[in-house]
Amino acid sequence: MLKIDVITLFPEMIENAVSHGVLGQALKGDLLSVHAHTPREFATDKHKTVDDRPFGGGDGMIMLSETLEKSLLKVKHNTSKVIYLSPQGSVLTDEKARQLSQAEHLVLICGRYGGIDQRIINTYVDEEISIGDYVLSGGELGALVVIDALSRFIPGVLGHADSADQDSFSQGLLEHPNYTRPRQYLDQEVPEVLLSGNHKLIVEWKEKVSALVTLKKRPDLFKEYIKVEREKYHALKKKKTAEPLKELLKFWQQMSLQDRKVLGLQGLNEEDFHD
Ligand code: 4GM
Repeated sequence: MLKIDVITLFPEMIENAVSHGVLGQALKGDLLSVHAHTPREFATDKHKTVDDRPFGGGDGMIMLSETLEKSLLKVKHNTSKVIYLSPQGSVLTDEKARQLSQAEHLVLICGRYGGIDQRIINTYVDEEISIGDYVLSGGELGALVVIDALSRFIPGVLGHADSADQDSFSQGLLEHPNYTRPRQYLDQEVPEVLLSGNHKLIVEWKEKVSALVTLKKRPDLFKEYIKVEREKYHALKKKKTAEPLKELLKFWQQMSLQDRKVLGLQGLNEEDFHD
């Protein structure tokens, strides 16, 4: 079972957030564990000081090394992977989250705005991770994002075993739009195929729609996807379909204006299919 210890000045922020929804169920079911620890328990002065102003001046407060190190040594062992959430880290991806879900023990360090002493990073941190190019008032929301994203790759956390494989990014594509009852709503009708009961047809349709959504919203991801599909296609001996990009263009051309609208694909043009 993956064990996660979070070092933070705001342990309630972590404990509260992980107690809800899918993550809360996963903790109850012992599929993973999350515990928060505060360096404040090691503060010895009467004000329980845990941070201080940076040498040389500057914005924000820096967590004091001694109390932080004591917290770290309380939870860390030989095989622990120590991660520091910071805007300087490599940006979290679904693939990174999947890798982290394979670890045995993670220690997540949350700094305050201003961060932690560089010497703690030098000595203890194995990996610096950022959740995106923006600054937060502390690393806690980053740690929670990491925990949430990786938990989806732990078997049993999602409904069926393979849910995470079907999600956005797993094939390099965004998800197709989804609909539930009623069939007719706000003058828009659920695409016919989804009601057909033809499973094979639905799977193929969903992948094509996913590709179109990705082409429209994330042309950078689409480029990668179509490159991979082309390589697969050219490796085939008997070719039953047209070249992937041509096949997708054909699919889009045959789609009714009504379906384009209900799928949110208006604004896609024939030119978008050329590279
Ligand atoms: C500055 C330096 C992580 C601020 C170090 C933490 C954003 C992220 C902090 C720090 C953070 C991020 C704390 N803000 N983009 N704030 O993942 O730890």
